[in-house]
Amino acid sequence: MNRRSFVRAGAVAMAARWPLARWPLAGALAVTRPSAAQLAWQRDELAMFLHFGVNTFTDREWGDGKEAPAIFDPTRLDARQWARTAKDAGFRAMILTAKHHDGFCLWPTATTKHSVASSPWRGGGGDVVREFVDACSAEGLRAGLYLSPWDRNHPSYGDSPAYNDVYAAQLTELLTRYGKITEVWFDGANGEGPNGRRQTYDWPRVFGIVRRLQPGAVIFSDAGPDVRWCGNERGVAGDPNWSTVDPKIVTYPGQSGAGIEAALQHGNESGSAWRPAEVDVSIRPGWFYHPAQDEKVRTIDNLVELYFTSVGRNSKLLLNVPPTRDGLIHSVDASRLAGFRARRDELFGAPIGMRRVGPRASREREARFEWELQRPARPRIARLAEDITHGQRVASYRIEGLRAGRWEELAAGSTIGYAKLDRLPDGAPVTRVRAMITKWIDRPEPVSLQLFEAR
Ligand code: FUL
Repeated sequence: MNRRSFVRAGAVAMAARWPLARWPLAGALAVTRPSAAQLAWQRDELAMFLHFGVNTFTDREWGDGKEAPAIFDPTRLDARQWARTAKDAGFRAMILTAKHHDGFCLWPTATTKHSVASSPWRGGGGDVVREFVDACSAEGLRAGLYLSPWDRNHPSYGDSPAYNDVYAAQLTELLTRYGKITEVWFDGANGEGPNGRRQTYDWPRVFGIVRRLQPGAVIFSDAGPDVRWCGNERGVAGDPNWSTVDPKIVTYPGQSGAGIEAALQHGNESGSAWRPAEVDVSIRPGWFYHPAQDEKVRTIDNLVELYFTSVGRNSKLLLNVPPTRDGLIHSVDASRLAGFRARRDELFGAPIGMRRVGPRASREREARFEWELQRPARPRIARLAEDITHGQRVASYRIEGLRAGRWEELAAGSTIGYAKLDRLPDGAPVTRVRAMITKWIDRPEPVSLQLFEAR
């Protein structure tokens, strides 16, 4: 790993000195690349987050752990409705809060009585995690779980070794009872427990459990190791957004301090670890369902905007859609999601036909890829992509269009990665288009470009 950063630093220096065509080690340099699990995670593009638990019934965002399990009674709970809503909207994965900070477990755990087993729901015989995972597999979605380390109910919380055993046991139950889990989500929040003490988490042990029990899963946290938080809950990935990070900067979940937010937002172009950013944001003001927020569900335009600032910035959108007290996704949320899907189909359903001419390298320190449009068109959105199986290399680019015989700049930006979306200005019809890569950290592989007309 250390060797890699050395090689990459060397590559940057060489890029300045060597014209592309004369690059001596082209293709032979070590570049940080994603694992198969990270690739699959990114290709989902859209995942649905489900915050559900005792807070749903108390109308709170953070429960204090004193809630009576008797309040949990989602009489019409239908996880298939969640999964169908997600699937119909083009989402490919779902993540459920198996336990939030209040400590109430949505599955019958042996580690505490504070769970669905003590609730009236399904006569105390229910298991939300089971129904969730089964619904995901029935609809072909990938299933992920959130397990809050902060636990405001468990008596051992704050008594570090004892609670770490409890947490390890909970994680083990979740990762051994329900089949394949594709993402495990670790929140950085760490407050006081019922005895007024804070807990020292044992992250290496926690991550080790996931690796051992679900080797195909990605681990999400501020500090990865596989997927990092994007640094805010506003739905906006950084620009630039590198999928690589320097793992020495953010070393544990919940870390704060100078430079942390920027490191989460932007990653690091010479980072030795592949750790792409996930954008988690809610469709409502809160993470949990509150009836008073039925009027405040994000609009279709707003959801499209989120798509541009997450998927369109080399990230993945984890959109929270919280089930109601009935245990269903609310009809307002469901119709916004359907509208979001319809709008994306309209915008991206019919790329303009183009034929690549090239690729070819031109002047020193600039790579150029060019396409001819099948017919003159007025593109309004561009989707650029690098083949990230080769890592992420582009640091600066420009898109130009040939309009009435003159090349005009249509868009310019920094990183591309898995996908970069740009809105293009209106104007005369374009007959040819080219992407100029003006800065890279390693020899750029051919980028791909799709153009879309406004509808
Ligand atoms: C935060 C939590 O404190 C919120 O309640 C929510 O779960 C969000 C996704 O992460 O850290």
